[in-house]
Amino acid sequence: MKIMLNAKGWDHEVWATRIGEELPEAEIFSHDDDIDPASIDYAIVWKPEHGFLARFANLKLICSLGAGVDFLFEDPALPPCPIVRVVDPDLTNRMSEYVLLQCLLHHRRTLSYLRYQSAGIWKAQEDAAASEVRVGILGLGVLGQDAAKKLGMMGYDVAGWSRSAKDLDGLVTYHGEDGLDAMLARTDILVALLPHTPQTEGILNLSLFRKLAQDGILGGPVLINAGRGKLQIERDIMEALDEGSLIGASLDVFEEEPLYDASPIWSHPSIILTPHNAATSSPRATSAYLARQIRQFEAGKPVESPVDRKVGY
Ligand code: NDP
Ligand code: OXD
Repeated sequence: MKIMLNAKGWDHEVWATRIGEELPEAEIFSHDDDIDPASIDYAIVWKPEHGFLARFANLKLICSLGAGVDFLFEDPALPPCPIVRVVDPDLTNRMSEYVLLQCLLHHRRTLSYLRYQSAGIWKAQEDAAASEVRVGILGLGVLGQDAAKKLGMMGYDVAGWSRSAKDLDGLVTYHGEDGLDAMLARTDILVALLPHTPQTEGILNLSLFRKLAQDGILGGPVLINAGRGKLQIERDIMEALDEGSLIGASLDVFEEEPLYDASPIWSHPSIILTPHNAATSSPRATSAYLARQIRQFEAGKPVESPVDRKVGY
């Protein structure tokens, strides 16, 4: 079995070693190896250049090294073979840690307390109970559902929105275009865990922010985006913060990554910025997961997390 591993910007040796440990029968190549492209069976990739995958005429399966696959659909020459993405407890737990952390930071006004601390001010503000804070999650897939469950365990009043209708224990759910405004109207902290598709591009815009609950216990709504940068219009986030239709934001993903030097996001006092690391793919867990998918595929069994080309995620 021949595998092409292309995760530029990541440590090839680390990943090749881990995948090799999981699939000792495999030969693993890198994008600059001199190899007959027709001999490659599997591609394990993260953001390869457009046209790269089309070189491998006999590709059986494309494995994304992350949960998102938008980078694949942006390639006009994407081969027609099946695609599998990462759905693994290690990655899911990391994302829920990020979501919980950011909700708590805003709910408990941590940015204010850090400012007080640096000014030597001893001042307590009135804190809301978690049950008084309404969290709305855009995207109730693997990550959205886990975050919803854990936020619920912390006592938050959680609702979620998805494309198709869902009936989930203990969770208020909304779906489709009609359901979105209803959820926004009861949301103090909006968490975006959507994939980037033509339908979700730019969804986090000024008109949406103005539909969030403006009378909530936090004094205004907060945005947390760990889905994709292309979901958000950054100049609208700045305008919403200026006019008060948002009072804070946590952004892990950006329209352009890395975020450009001159972006006002870097220094905004109400934004918590992280460098697209809300949930990183661990070499150990991800290699084990993808090796299992390849084994199942080789055995003619279905993979655990196939990507639906029709919907693009
Ligand atoms: P899933 O495919 O499991 O879930 C996606 C969810 O989004 C589903 O509930 C889906 O609805 C919903 N959705 C998609 N399109 C629409 C739409 N047009 N309207 C309403 N709802 C929609 O994905 P995951 O939960 O595994 O991951 C979500 C995203 O998180 C990834 O695509 C990736 O972009 C991002 N991510 C970011 C990371 C980071 O470090 N920042 C790390 C990992 C992932 P339905 O259930 O009806 O299909
Ligand atoms: C992912 C990511 O999609 O890390 O897994 O962004």
